[in-house]
Amino acid sequence: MGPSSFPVDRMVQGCEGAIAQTAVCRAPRVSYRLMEAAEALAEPGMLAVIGFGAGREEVDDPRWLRLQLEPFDAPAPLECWEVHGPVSCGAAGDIRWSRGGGWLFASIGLDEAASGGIEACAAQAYRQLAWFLAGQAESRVLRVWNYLPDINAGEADDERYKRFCSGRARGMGEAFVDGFPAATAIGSLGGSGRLQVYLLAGARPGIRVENPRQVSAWRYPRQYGPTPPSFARAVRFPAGDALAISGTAAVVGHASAHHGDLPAQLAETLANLEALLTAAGMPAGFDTHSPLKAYVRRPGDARTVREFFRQHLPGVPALLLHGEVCRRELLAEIDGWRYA
Ligand code: 3EB
Repeated sequence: MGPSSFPVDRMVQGCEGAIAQTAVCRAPRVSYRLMEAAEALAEPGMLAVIGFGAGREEVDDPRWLRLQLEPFDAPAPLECWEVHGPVSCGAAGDIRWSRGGGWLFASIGLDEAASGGIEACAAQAYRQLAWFLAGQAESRVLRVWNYLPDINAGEADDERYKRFCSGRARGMGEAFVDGFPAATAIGSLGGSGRLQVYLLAGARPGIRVENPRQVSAWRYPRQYGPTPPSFARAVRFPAGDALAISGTAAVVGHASAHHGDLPAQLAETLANLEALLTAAGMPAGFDTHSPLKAYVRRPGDARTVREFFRQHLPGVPALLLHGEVCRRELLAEIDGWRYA
């Protein structure tokens, strides 16, 4: 069943029916909440519910996504995306989707071996997503997350992250001509052999934000791989009410800073996050409504990362996950949301 099973004119719902095409929809509200998946999914306006780790329940709902990343907290919260208005959902090929409030959530999980390796798998995932989005009113991708096993395995240009970047760029095709979305690409542990990609799209493009402290990722020099990564550092939402922040690490210029020094990497990462807020024209600082995720390479570092949040980002909802950053020397990465 393809997206064509939905008549396009009926899908132009935007925020409030007929005004959809001109209205600017309020950004989904992302929060971390300690509850059961079924309970969260029963709440009105719930566009997506994301759970973390192998211990999380399995739920048969396209809005539910269980990520292959282990949380450092037990019990771990769910990530909830709430929108204004009714939510519908379905499946199309390998894609599971939901829509509401002018927004579209879509996820895909592909078995890498069946796809012929990580590069082909990434191309296939992005090709399917691009095909699906092309038939939707909400076809502008603002934010995308990618999780793949063994991200640092393989040497030089054969490193799996670099192969992933090549496949992703190939699969994106012309679907991202507006510019790249904000993104995260992180290595998952546990060896399930699956690539997981999910995204948030709307009817209008966001405003891309780059970090003046960093070379834009798509301009990285050749040493980082044959295909530079396809992402913007952040995307401001059309109504100006939210900033989606890409995976941010201790990269200055194009180089990794502070090899092997976690506290220095975290401080550099925070400087990058603050620079993004400034570049986006948003007030400085993160608050109790700015959910952030920290991906931590070595489990033994989780306490240090937690303490860093307590000291430098007090009150900020932080979800710590065991994940590998795409450059081996980087020990942690932070992504998340800042609401206006
Ligand atoms: C960096 O700054 C760190 O390939 O989608 C961060 C966010 C990183 C997204 C991606 C990679 C990606 O280059 C790595």
